[in-house]
Formats: sequence, C-alpha cells, structure tokens
Amino acid sequence: MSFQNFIAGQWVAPSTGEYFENRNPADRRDLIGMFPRSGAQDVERAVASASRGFELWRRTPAPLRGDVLRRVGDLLAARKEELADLMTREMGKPLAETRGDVQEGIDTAYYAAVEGRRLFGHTVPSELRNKWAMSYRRPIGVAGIITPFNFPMAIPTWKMFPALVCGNACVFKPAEDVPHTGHALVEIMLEAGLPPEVIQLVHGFGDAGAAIVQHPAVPVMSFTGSTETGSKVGETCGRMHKRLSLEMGGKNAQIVLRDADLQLALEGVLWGAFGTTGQRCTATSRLIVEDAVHDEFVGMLVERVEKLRLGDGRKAGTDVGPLIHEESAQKVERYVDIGREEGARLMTGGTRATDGELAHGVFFKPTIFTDVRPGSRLEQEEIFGPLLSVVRVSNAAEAFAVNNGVRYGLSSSVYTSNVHVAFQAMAELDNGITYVNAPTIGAEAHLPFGGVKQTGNGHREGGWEVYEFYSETKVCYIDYSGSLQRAQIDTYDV
Ligand code: UN1
Repeated sequence: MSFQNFIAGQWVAPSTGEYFENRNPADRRDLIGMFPRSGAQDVERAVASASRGFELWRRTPAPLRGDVLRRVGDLLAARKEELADLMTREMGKPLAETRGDVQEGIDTAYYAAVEGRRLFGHTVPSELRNKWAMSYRRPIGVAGIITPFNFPMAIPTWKMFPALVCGNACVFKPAEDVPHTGHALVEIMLEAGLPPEVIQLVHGFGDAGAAIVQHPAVPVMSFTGSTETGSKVGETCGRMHKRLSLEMGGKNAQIVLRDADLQLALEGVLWGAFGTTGQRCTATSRLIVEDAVHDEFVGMLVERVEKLRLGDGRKAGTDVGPLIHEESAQKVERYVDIGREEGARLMTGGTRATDGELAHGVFFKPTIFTDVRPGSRLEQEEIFGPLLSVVRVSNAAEAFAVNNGVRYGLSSSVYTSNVHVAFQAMAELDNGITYVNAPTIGAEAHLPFGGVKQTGNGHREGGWEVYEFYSETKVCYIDYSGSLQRAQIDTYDV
C-alpha cells in the first residue's frame, strides 16, 4: 500500500515520484507500506500552503484553536489501542509502551486545549499617568517540525499541539522509520477539524528535513534527534536568525548509593536501561554504584537481565522489542568492541539475538559492562541501544562528579534513603531533569522537558514553557492622557 503526503489540503504523491519502504523491525518480512520520498519541491509547496493556513489560523481565537486540540485528544483516546498496535508494528517497542506513547499525546492535547484559554500575558502599571502597559503572546508563523523514531506519537504532539494552540501552522516531517504513526496523527488532526492548510505532512529523509530548515518562510523550527544533525540544524537556523528548539543526545546515569533500597533501584535500572530497548533520549546508559553495594547490586542485576524476554512487541510477554534498524544494531556492536578494547568487563549480552523468530528482526541482547572507566568512550558517548555501562565509585560526591563528567545533561536519577543526600543530588547534578528513587525515564507531559549542556539549546518542551517558545511577546502601551508623555524623562523631571 502506498501512502501520500498531505500538502495544500490534499493527499498527494511526492514530486520525485519515489517511495521508500516501511518495514516491521521485529520481522523484516512484514512490509507496512510505501511512503513518499519527498524533495525540496514538495517542501516548497507545503510551506506556501502553510503560509496561507497561518493567515487564517492566527486570526482564529485561541480558545477555538484549543477546542480543536481537545477533539484531537478525544480521538486519540478513542483509538488508543489501534494506534498502539500500528506504532509497535513500525517501531518495535512493546504495546504497553506504545499505549503510553499515545497517552502522552492525549495528555499533551488536553493540556494544549486548556492553554488556549490562558496564554497569559501581563498587565503592569506604567510609570506615566493615564497610560496603560501590557504584554501578550502572538504566533510566529510556519513552524518546521522534525521528529525522531523513538516516540512516534508523543514527540510530534509535544511540538505540534503547542505550536498550533499558539496560532502557528505546521510543516511536519516524521522520522522515516515511523511514517505510519505520523500519517495516522495527521488524519486525526484533520478529522478533529483542523483547517487543512494549517497542517502539512511531508514524508522523507534528511534532504526533505534540510529543505524545511533552510526555507526562509519557516521562522521557527523544532528538532529532536542526533547531536550531529542538531548541530547542522543549529548552524542553518543561526545564520538565518530562526528560532530553534533542539533536543539531542543524552548519557543519562542512575546512581545507586549505599543506603538505597536495592530492590527498588533494580526495578528502576531494568526499566530505565532496557525499556524501549534503550532507545530513549532519557534512557539509562550509565549505572553509577557506590563501592559498598556494587558487587551485590551488579549480581542482582545480571540475574534479572538474563531473564528479560526479547521478542515482537505485539506478543504478550515481551519485555524488550527490537532495535529500530540494522544500522542501530551495528552501532551497538561497535560499542561492544570499544568496551572490550577499553578493558571494560562484559557481564552479559554483547551479541545479537537470532534464535527462532528473532532471526527475522533486529534484536540485540541486553548488554552490561562493568569496570567502565570514567572518561572512556563507552562511558561518554551516546549509544541508543540496550547497553548499560557500570561505573564503581567510592562515595556520593564522586558519583555526582561522574554523572556530570559528560557533555550531555538530560536526565539523572539517584537512589538513596538519605534525605540530605537526595537534596544534595538535586542541587549538584547537571541535568534538566533529576529523579529521586525513580528511573531516568518517565517525564510527564505537563512539566518542562529538556536538558542542559549539549543535550539542548536552552529551550524546553512540554509544560508551560513550550508556549513561550512557540509565541512572540508583544508589548502594547496605550496612552490616554491626550498629551505627549516622555518615558524616563517627564516622571523624573524635577
Ligand atoms: C525521549 O526519550 O525522547 O520521560 C522522550 C520519558 C518519556 C519521554 C521520553 N515520557 O522517558
């Protein structure tokens, strides 16, 4: 089956005439469909149409824009099961996780719906008599939305719903690995009553994404993906003076201290490191354990990891699904080699899983290295797969220093029963998000999401902050004195 782009209010074939395959990573024999391999010409048409859509949408009262998003939330909720199944088929993570992914979209829709009745500005006193002063928020224009494969529903909604409630139009390019979810989401947005030219769906690869980033009529961009691509996006947007939100790599750590509830910490790291097959920006990629409990905890962990069941995420009983594609598996393999060369100790995993049905998909055994040195490549670089590096430390201060010794700063987690240490951790850990006695994953849609250092560029998604990103502050002064009043001069002129 061939899918189409949605441009200028119609489902249309790409100008290139080319399509790419979308296959199930749990079983590469399963072809989901053919999707457009769009080029710059498709982007050109999409941006022109979105610019028309913007003129209509920016004049639609924000509460009515919010009403559309509420209906989107209702439709996502009604179709949660169907969407989760479709998403697992193309992305691989187990159904419980894709249901969560849809739920994050529902939460984001309902938050956005209500925000349409807020979008607060400020009214403040003027220093002059008979003069009014206030600020309010205006939309920016056409927003370019480029999203990754790991949260095929949640991340597009994090970006598009606030952009839309603020009054922008969107040109959306979902990751080429998960185009079907992007297609379903746009269908739902249209069914909910979004005016057609307000949303454009352009499928394709990096060249289509680059055409969106480079387009002069797209003043605001939001990108989640690799640090490497993010740097390129940033260069272009910097040169063109565009507003840009970047969400990129992570090397998140779970810290387990001597006074931690080890059983709780064990459940945390299993979920944080191997949930979504380690393919979350927030995945636990490092485990930093205090010497006093290191050997005991690693022993408990390896035993449990070896019991995790790999398989098709649509089958009951699967704990860990496939990797998204062959290149991901090759990358994890490379890091297994790097770990060995660096002298780390492979405790379990380290190879692909190819038994029985698994041979048809891209499966990699959950992998643990111990004796990983701070500063080594295994400890520093983002892998985005089921590979956990364990670092031994002698106390909490050293744990915090190791956590902070990487170029990324998305999430961190500390397990301790000492309230003093928990508060010290919150103060000391250089991350956008810190969890206490909970894993590094699990951000909620109504709080700001993002990281410090090279994870991002200072913006946040989610919560109240993202509404500032997608709107410009306008300030208005209204002088009703009937005479010229000079700010800074007349009031203080004695
Ligand atoms: C991501 O990893 O890219 O906190 C997003 C979490 C999810 C969102 C993750 N709610 O893990």
